[in-house]
Amino acid sequence: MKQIALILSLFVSMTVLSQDALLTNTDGRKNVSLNGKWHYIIDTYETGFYDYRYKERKEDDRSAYWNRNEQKAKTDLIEHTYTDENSLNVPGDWNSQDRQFLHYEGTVWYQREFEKPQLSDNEQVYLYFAGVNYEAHVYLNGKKLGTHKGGFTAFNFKIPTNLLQEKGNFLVVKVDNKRHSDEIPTLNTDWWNYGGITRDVKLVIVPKNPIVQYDIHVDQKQDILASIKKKSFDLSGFVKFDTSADSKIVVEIPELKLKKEFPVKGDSIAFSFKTPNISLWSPENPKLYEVIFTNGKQRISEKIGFRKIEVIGKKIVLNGKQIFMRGISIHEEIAQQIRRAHSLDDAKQLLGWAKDLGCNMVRLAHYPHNENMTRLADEMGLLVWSEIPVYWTIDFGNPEVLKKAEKQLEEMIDRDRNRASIVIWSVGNETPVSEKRTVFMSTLAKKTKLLDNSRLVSAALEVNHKDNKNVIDDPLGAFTDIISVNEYLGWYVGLPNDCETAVWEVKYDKPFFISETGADAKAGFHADKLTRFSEEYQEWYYQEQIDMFSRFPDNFSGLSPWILCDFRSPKRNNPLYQQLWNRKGLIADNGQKKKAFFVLQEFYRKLKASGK
Ligand code: GCB
Repeated sequence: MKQIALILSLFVSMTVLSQDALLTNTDGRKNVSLNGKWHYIIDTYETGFYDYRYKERKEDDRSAYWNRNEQKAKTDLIEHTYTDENSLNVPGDWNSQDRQFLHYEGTVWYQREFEKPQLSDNEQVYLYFAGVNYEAHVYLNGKKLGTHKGGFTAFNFKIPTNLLQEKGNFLVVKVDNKRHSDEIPTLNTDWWNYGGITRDVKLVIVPKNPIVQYDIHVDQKQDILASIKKKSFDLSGFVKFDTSADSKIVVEIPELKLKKEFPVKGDSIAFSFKTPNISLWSPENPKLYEVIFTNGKQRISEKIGFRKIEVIGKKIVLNGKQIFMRGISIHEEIAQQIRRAHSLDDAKQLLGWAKDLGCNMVRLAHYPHNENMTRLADEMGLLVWSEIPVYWTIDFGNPEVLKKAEKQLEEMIDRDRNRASIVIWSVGNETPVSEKRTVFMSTLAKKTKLLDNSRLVSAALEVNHKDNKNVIDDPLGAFTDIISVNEYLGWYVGLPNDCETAVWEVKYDKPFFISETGADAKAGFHADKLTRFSEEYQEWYYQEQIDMFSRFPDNFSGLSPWILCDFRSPKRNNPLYQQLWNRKGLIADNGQKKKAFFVLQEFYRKLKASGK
């Protein structure tokens, strides 16, 4: 009995501490931004968390950094407090905000106050974080709301209403971006480990039993060409409530004069219905419809596009037509300011450059990007590859690590499942072939399909090079819809003109996609084409690669070269050309386009003109 009680209380404390089901479309709900200046304390030794015996501090310990600690009398001993002098902007990485943070990896405490928002009797408040890198512990008025791990996915906590004060709510977040071998990503990445509350924070005001998530999409089972012909489409989806309800849900698409009602019993319902003519979403026609979900007084709406993506034989087919993906890979970074990208303006800059290059697709590497990116991609008509940071050599044999990867996968899909632009979920990048790894990665691929069968699943694989023969036989290819590979023929292997004689062997009869290819060039460094790091070398590399692609068989379905912009990486230490930058950008750290940009732009212009 005692044991059961113990297990029960453990379970309760675990559930209290992990986050609540993610509210999606938070901008489509009543919300109050908590962006702005937050106080901070750098805590390398985690003194605010552990006492001098290195035990986690008790909740009411005044020295815990989640507690208010002001000197009232001159005899009071105070060893920490938050002050205006030490403030950081939220959203934003800490590295770019003050020189002392440039290489910092560790704990920083963030603190701010807020007023209780106006609430009616039937309303409650969630505290929503769009992204904190990597581990967050969240406290309000001295009580722990919960924790979250994963630097690129959103999470939220329900705030118990009795915890909210009218004024001066004391909110503290312990943020820790230390890398660990059993986390995702792991110790080793070729990108900067920007720390902090890197994305928006807000209070979201919702009814007592909110619709937490919903989904509406073109049903995958229908023959889309027949639907186009008949002018009749099957839509399906679901609505999830926080807890059970006995009511009804109304789904409306005003532009289509469509209004459907479904009874709700339990905490979720699946629905499907027919609708007359829809203008399907595509890069050429990024049509979005306002969709409204109503449950009693609760009403939530957003703009959603409808399309069908599938693989037929060796082709990628969008709305019944074969497509070729003219892509580019992008990191979530604004190079000119050496910082993480987070805002709509940042998204406009990055996706605007991709459009300028002639792209109809972007690979958002190597982790889920902020929501501005995927929403803007919907509006601009850019197909999206979205990925979880299962990168290089993860601890594949560890079941706990698999759980962490699965959680990030779920969080990525939960947030963005209504984005028509996203056509590929990627479960990882360049993971080294082994039995354990293939079990791990194929589990993720299968889980992706279970979570969402309306998109393709992929992973960026590696190539086996031998004597200019390039073989793709990774067993993970059996579990993905398309075969995507990263290849650097002419940079890490041989010279660019090796492309002329390269032989390619792909073991799978599936669409073939080049998810990366690229070479470093320092903008403004000019030399003959054989000189590494010159713009001429990079230009030559792209020319040779493009010639090679024209000899690829017809399952070649697109490419997303590496990469749109130069980006920061602690691994790049050539003192003349790199200086902690990966220089494979087609655009330099000052925004200047390199020669290779125009080579790829011309290739994409010709492809487009030829109908691809
Ligand atoms: C890769 C990785 C990417 C690196 C790139 C490079 O294959 O997927 O993250 O940045 O190569 O520049 O080496």
